[in-house]
Amino acid sequence: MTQPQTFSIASIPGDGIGGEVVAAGLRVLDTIAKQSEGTVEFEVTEYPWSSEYYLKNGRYIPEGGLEELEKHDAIYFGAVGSADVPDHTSLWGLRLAITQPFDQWANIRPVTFLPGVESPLRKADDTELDWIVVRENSEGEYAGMGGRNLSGRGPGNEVALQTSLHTEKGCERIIRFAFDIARTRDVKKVSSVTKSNAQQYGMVLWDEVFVRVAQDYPDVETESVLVDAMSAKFVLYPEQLSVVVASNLHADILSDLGSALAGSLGLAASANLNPERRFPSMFEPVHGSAPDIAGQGISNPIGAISSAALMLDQFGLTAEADRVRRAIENATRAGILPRDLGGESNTVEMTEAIVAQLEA
Ligand code: GGG
Repeated sequence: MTQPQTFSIASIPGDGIGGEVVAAGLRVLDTIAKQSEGTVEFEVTEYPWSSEYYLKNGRYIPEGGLEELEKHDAIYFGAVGSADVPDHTSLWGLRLAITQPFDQWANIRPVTFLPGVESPLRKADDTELDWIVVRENSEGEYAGMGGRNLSGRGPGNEVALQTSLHTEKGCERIIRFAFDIARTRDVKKVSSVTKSNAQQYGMVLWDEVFVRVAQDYPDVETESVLVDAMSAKFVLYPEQLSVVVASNLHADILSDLGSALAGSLGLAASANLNPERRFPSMFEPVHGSAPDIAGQGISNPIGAISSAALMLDQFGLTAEADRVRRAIENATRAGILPRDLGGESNTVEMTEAIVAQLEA
């Protein structure tokens, strides 16, 4: 008998609704493994790192935690954020404490319009729209450089500095990555986003690198758009978009806008990739911990399940990834929708509807 292909996954449910959406994605992976008739296996190890863990232990990731994660083929992450911990402490303590040392410099965030889902941009049966936001995920506004109380002049006079770091190599690798994705798409176009009229150093460097890299891709159409104009374009001319590449902060904001335009933040998937594969990549829904609905079992699992499909892509299981995407589409087309999309299905019911489509 041939040996199964075994993939080792570190799961980090994290905070709030992270646990229920990660469980949904793992249920779908389990179905894929069962249907493979012994050819594919997923070994899942759960790490209980969360804000609750931080409040007990004083840190999100224990000593040796990153070395532990490094043993896995991929990381499946839920969400981070809690009312009991300042947001910058939780983000830097868990999510960025993984993406940065593992050099997961490419964050892809597809904006997917599903059948049966009405959105501010279109009716449920309108023609398809889809584009991908490519987020620079290692530097830019998230370089963590700066300081506080720099005036040294006491209360009421505090000065804080937050520096954006844009390296030529960092710009080049993410822009090339975006062009390479564009080449695989029907519409071969890359839109580069900056605010280089106001930010005259780093973002001008980005624009210059974009023009230089574009010369290596004469088959790909290009445009450079300021982030404010791009926000308007997302709403007014979404059919003009294919691949949108932007800095860490701009792409984070634009991808939230994109998923809201597609119907809900709960739909959005993401992959934090280390394309060189020196470190494991991390897959997570774009949404956060949603403390307002945590514990009620009503969160939308589609973003997390679509993120699991991106993980399957990275494992080379592209047919299985496509099957998961089709199962999601078939479920929403049949009118089975979670609460945030106006439906009545809770997290488990939505997940089981997707599993039923996989099994159909
Ligand atoms: N699943 C993604 C997540 O938990 N995100 C929390 C967050 O606040 N992210 C902000 C960011 O990554 O810039």
